[in-house]
Amino acid sequence: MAGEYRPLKTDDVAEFDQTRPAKNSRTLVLSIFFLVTTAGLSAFYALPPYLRGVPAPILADDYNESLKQCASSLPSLASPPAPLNPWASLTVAETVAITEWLNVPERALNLTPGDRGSLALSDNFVFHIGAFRPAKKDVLAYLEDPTPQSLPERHARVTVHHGAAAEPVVRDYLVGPLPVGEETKMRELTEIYHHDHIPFNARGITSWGELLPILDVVGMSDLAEVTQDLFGGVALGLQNDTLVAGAVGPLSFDGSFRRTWINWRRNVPGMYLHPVGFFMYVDMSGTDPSQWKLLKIVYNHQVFSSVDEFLAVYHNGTLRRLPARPDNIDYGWTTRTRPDVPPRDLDYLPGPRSVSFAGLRFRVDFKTQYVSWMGWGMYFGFDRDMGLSLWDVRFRGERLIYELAPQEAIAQYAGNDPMQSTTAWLDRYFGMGGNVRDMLPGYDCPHEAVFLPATTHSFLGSITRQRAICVFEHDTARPLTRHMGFQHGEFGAVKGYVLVVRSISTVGNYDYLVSVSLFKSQWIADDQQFDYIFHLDGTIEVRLSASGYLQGGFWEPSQEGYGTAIHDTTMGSLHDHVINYKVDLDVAGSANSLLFTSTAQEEVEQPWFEDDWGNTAIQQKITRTYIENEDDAMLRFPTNFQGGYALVNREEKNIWGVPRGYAIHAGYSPVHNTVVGSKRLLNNANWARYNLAVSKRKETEPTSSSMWNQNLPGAPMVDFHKFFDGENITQEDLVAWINVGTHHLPQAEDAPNTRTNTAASSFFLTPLNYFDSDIAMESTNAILLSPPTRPGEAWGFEDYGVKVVNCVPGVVPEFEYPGERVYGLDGKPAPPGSAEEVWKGAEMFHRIKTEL
Ligand SMILES: [Cu+2]
Repeated sequence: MAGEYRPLKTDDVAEFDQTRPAKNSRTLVLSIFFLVTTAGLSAFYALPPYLRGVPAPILADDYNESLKQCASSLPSLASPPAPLNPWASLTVAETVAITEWLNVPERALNLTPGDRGSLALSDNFVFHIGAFRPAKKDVLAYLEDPTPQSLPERHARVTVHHGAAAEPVVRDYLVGPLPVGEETKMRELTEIYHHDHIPFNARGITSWGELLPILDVVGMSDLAEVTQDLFGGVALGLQNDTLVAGAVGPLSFDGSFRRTWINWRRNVPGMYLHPVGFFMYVDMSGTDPSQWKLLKIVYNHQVFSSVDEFLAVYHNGTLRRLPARPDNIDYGWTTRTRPDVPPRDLDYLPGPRSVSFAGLRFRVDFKTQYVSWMGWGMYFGFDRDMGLSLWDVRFRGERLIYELAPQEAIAQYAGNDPMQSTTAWLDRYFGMGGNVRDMLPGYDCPHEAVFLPATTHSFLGSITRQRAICVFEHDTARPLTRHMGFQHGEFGAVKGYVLVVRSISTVGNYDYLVSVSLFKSQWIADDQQFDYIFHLDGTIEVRLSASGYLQGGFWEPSQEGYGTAIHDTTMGSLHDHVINYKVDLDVAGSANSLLFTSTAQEEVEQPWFEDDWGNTAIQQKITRTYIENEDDAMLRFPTNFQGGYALVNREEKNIWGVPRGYAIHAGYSPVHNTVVGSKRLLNNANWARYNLAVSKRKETEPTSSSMWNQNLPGAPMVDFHKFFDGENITQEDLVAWINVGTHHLPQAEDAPNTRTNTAASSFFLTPLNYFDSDIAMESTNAILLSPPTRPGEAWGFEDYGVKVVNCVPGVVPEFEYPGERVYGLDGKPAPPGSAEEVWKGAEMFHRIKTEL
C-alpha cells in the first residue's frame, strides 16, 4: 500500500523465485520495472528539496491521501479527587461583592475607589483582594470526604492602604466566610506576620500618578539644557521625552523612610541597557508629595547636594565629564528585531514540532483547574504575589505534595555607582502573578499545549489572562531507562515522556505611548519561566529559567570588577538571583523526618585483602543521620555533592525494610546568595543564605516572604529565621524551603536578552526507596527485544501494542495574540480606554503616563 511502511517478508522473497512457471515472467518484469521506478522516485523525493532544485515547501508532493485525520488535540476530561478546588482564586463576581461589602458605611473604612484618577496617597483605598488559602487540616478533611458540608470556608485577604489615617498604615484583613452574606466578617490578619502593622513607607506602588511629583522634586526641567548636553536627552514630563527615569529598591530599611535612587536612561526600546550615568537620591516618605525632596545628585563619582550646586559646577567648567557616548543614538542592538543578515542554512523551514498524533495523553478539568497524566494528578492555584502554585499533587493515588509554590525571587547587585550597589530586588513586591502574561503559542509552549486562564485583581479592577498557564506532554527524545543485553529480558528501553506545567511572569513591559517612567523594572531578567516537569518514575523537576533585559549600568573604567562591558558605554552588572520555593511534601503520609546522607572516604583493613595489594583499602562509605531540630535544618548541599537531603517517613517502609522517602536533588545551578550581611538585604530574605531549609509546617507560616519584605530589610513582615525556633522535626508535617538561582556574571550575549538555556536553575524531587523498584517500568511506551533464535535473524520485540500512529495532524491555527480581558471594579468589562489604565495598575510599577 502506497505510503505505508511494510517489512519485507520471506513470502515476498519467494515470489521472485526463478523456478516458478514462466507465466510469472511478465509479472516479474513489470514488478521489477515498478520497483525500480518506485525506488527511483522514492529516492528522488527522499532528497532534501534544495538538492532536488525544488523550492520549499514541497509538502504537497509528500501528502498521502490514504492517511486519516489525527485524533482531536483537545484533552479528555479529568476526574479530580474533589469537585471543587479549595485553592481556587476569587472570581471577578466574588471580588466585586467583597468590594461592595467593604464600601458600606458600617465598615467605616472611608474608602476611595481605586480606579478614580484623582486617587491620592492620603486616601484610603483597597490595594488588593485575593483568596486566602484554607487550613490544611480542613482541606484534607474535605478531600477525604468531598461533600458540600465538608468544604472549607472560603476567605479573602484584603489589603487596605489607610492613607487617610492619622498615622498612615497598610493593613491586611481577613474577610469571610464567602460568599458575602450575613455571616461575613472582617478582622485584621496578623498571625502570619512578625510585626503588628505594615509601615506605610513599605507599601506597594499604586496609582501611576503616585510618583509623578518626583519629576518636580528632581528639577529635570531646570536641568534640561545640561542633560541635553551631557546625555543627549531631556525629561520634561512630555510625551516625547528622550530621557526616562527608573528607581531601585529597597525603598526603606524599617519603614521609617521611603527613599530611592532615581537613575536616568534613554527612552528607547531596551532602555534598561541605555543608562546615562546620572543618579538622584530622593526622599518620598509619607503621604504629602509637597514634602518630598531631592537629597543628592551623583554624576561621574561627583556628589552634589542640590540641582543648584550641580548647575554651578557645570557652568563654571569644573565638572568632570563621563566619557563620550558613541552609542548614544543607536538602540537597534537592544531590540529583538532580527539582524539584517542572511538566514542560516535551511532556516527558512519551520523546525520540528511536538504532535501527539494519537491524541493528548493528559486530562484536564477546566472547571477546577485540575490536570492528570500517567498516574500524576494536581490542582492549580494562582495568586497576585507569586502566580502559579500546585496543590494536592498525587502520584498513583497517593498524596506526595500538599503545596508546591514559589515564594520569592531576589536579585542583589554590585557596582561602582549608586544604582547597582544599592539594588536588592524582591519580586513578590511587584506581583509575579499579577505580572503573568499570556504566553505565545508555538514559541513559549508547543502548539498543542493546553492553556489555562488566571485572574488577578488590583485596586483598579481585574484582569483575566487566557494563556496564563500551559500544560503539555513532551518527548524528551531520550530513553528514561534502556539496556542492551543478550539474555532474554535484558534489552529494551522506556521512552522518556514528561508532562510540563508552565507559567511566565514578565514584570515590566513597554508602552511607547507614555513618556515618563518612574519605577520601571530595572532587574535583570524581566521574564521568569516557571516549569514543573513530571516524569514517569515519580520524579518532579522544578525549574526556573530567566530571560529579558539586564539591569544595565553605565560602563566606565571604574566599573571594572563589577561587571562586563557589553557595548561602548553599557555594562552588565554582577548580581545573584535566588528564588525560593515552598515544598510541603507529605511522603507516605504527613509524618516525615529529614534524612541527611553523606559519603566520605575511609581506609579499612580486612583479613581477606591480598598480600600483593597490601592489607588496607581506601574506599567510600555512607553515613545516614536524621536531623532532628529545626535549628540544624538550614542547609547547604554537601561539598562535591557527596550525599544530600531527603524527607522520609521512618514508620513507612518499602518491601526491603527501608523508610520510604523523597530526595531533594540539586539540579542545574544549585546556588545560594553570595552576599551575607548587606543592610539592604539584612533579614528580609534570609532563606537565600541556604540551598534549602526544613521547618515544621504551621498555618502561621504559610510563606517565607511577603510583598512588603522588599522595603523592610531591617524589620521584615515575614522573618524567615523566626520559623526556626528549636522545634523537633522528627515525624512531623514538614515543609522544605528550597532555592534555585544563578550567579549572573553578565556577558555580551546577554544583549538584547538573557538566554534561558544557561540562565536556568532547578531542583528535583525524586523517589528514594519510596517504591520497591523503578515504577517507570510500568510504561507501555516501551520496547523489549528478544535475541534471535537463529544466527542472522532479526531481533524479536514486544511493544506492548503501542504502535506508531500515522495520520494527518490538525491544522495549527494562525498565530494571534489577543488582548487581556479587563474588568473594572464593578466587574463589568472595561472599555478600551480605561483598560490601558487597568493594565498599568496591575503592573504595580511602571512608566507613568503624564498628562501635563
Ligand atoms: Cu541576572
